[in-house]
Amino acid sequence: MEKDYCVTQLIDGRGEFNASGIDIFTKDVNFAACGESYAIVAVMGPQSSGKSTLMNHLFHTDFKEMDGRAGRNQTTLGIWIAKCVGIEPFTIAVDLEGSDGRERGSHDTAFEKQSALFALAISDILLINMWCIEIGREQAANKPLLRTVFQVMMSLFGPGRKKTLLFVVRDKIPETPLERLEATLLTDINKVITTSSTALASDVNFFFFLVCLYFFFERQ
Ligand SMILES: Nc1nc2c(ncn2[C@@H]2O[C@H](COP(=O)(O)OP(=O)(O)OP(=O)(O)O)[C@@H](O)[C@H]2O)c(=O)[nH]1
Ligand SMILES: [Mg+2]
Repeated sequence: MEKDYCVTQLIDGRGEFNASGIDIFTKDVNFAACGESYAIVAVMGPQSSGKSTLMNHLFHTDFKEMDGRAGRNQTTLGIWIAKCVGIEPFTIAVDLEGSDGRERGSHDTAFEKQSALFALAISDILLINMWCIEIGREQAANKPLLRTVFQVMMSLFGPGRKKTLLFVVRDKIPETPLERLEATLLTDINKVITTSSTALASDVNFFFFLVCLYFFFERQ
């Protein structure tokens, strides 16, 4: 497998846009040659929930992953992009800083809201990463963050073109059947979407394609 993923920090932890880095990225990947034929896939979710690992497995990118032997802490800072390897059409993977991290604390939530909104605005497919045990919880499973993001998205931009929200469930519990988990998850997400905006409530399926899948992680 070729390895020209060109991992680049797009926005740093203070929200500064890396203009020179993007210039180098677009030249290195010959972005101009794509015209309008490209896709963007982003991932969001809580800190240390395996987002970078997921992107690296799915898209053969090389985002930095946490080394669990050194403790559990923030690994991805800001927003990173990379070229997906071996995928057509040309696709850019976007790896977000995790939400709900102790490094920013409970009062500094602006970055996670802005970055989730940014990811939703620019991506064709937004992966929403979560642990299986969070399904059915009210405050977990990214629900408060998603509600805010949907509200702001509608007030700022409107829905835009139809997007895929792909919920990726990690560490599935063996005794609960997949279809039961999926039903609970999608019911909850539908509720979040429909209660965040009257326009979205009118027809969720017109704006979003909701999908749920399970990612089984095997340590190398
Ligand atoms: N149990 C389990 N561990 C996982 C899974 N995926 C990744 N991990 C481990 O979880 C830790 C965090 O992985 P990362 O991919 O760095 O997580 P992240 O969400 O990108 O972390 P931040 O960038 O800090 O938000 C690493 O030690 C991974 O090896 C999974 O599906 N199940
Ligand atoms: Mg990460």
